[in-house]
Amino acid sequence: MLPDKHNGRKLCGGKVGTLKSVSDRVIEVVGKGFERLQSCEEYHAGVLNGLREADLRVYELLTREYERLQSSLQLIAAENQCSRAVLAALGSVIQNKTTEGFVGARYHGGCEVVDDVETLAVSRARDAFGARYANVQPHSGTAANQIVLTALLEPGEKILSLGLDQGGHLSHGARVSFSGKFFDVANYYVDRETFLLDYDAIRAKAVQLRPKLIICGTSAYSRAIDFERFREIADEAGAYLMADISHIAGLVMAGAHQSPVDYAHFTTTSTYKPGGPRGGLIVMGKDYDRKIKAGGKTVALWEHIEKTTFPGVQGTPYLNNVAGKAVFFKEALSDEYRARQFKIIENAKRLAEELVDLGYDVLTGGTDNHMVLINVGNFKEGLTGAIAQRRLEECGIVVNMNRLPYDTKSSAITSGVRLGTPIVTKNGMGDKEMDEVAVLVDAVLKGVKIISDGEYEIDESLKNETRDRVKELCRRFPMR
Ligand code: DSN
Repeated sequence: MLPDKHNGRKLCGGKVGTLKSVSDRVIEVVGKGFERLQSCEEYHAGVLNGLREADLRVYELLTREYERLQSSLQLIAAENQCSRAVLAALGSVIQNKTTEGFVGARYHGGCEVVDDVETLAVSRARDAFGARYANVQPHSGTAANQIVLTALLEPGEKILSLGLDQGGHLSHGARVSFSGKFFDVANYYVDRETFLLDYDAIRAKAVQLRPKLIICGTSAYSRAIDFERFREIADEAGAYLMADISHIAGLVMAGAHQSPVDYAHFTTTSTYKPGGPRGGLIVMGKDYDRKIKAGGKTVALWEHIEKTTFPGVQGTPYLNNVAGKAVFFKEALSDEYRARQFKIIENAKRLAEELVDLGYDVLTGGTDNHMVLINVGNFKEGLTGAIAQRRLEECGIVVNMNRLPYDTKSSAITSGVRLGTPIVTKNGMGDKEMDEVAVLVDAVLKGVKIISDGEYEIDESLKNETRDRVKELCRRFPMR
């Protein structure tokens, strides 16, 4: 059943939706008004044909992207592949609806359907994360972070976070981002020898600096994060805790990684990284109705987050993405999705092991999540992340260069490469294929002739041979 409250707010006007009433309405449409449903299906079925007729250039680009995805190995750790059901929701007429505010407090008419859509998305997000509150309106993970930061901090107040160059994220206080521009940011670091988070050092810094907000969560860290320990540190320092779990949100939903939801005051994520539509999410656990003083009033944290979402940071929500999120969170509650998250980790571990066996310097010696970080500079004299990325891409293997902690190379060159297993796992690859991927990566990187930090020579026959092998692998595991 859908709740009679949308998060904390009671739905107004007696518009209390239940899951039964939503499906009843669908049955009603199928039963009594089949033509209406049929025409809705037909309307959307023609979407791609309509694009071809209206704009052949964009249609061709879309086709090229589809072919690129089908013929190359997608190993970018931040990427995933949403279902066709999610794509359908994204490309639906719901995209046309404009509103502002939240369910029960809208500023436009005609919201009866999108209110049900948003309520469903919220309800499923709460179930998927075991959360007390969910906000499905953030346009992205960065927007979710911006909302939390804007809600909690006055300009110039202090944040303590992991630096971008250590595996953090731009929106956690990087100087080039709004988060570093408007707030006073101090960083904690990973250990110089082990590359692991050093909780004692983080605690010491937090207690000394007493930031208003501690941010945990990473974009390039392959080991488990102890969110419980982070909360202890935040409590001792008198700080709020925000966990940005964008990279591991799928693992968290599946129980394959400790959940921060009841430890952090705010948990944020992008929704495409765990395999949903583009967009962001804020969930809250036991602290969701803790009180905060804002604008001269005492309000619950969740209410303050909503006021900061709209009108504070965003305008109208992308309701087609909200519909896509509803579809995705249903998928995330399935046994198939949960099992896949464990397989993603198993595949990443296997890939890391193979690469170690082939002589690569895998950071921390392996992985606990979906990600493998390698120091390519330590594999071959002169090899950089930039060269590795470009060389691999020419051979059909798509990865991204990544600065490593204490990297001596710039972010445009880097010593590291980051690999991820969500997409190859979704398409059905397993142990055997991870071994094959490691061998392919190795052949390419061994074969590259370095000229400078950004230049190299290509061996055409190796390139063509690898591309053929990659295509054959992709042919056996097409996009699902
Ligand atoms: N956060 C960036 C990354 O991890 O690559 C983009 O998603």
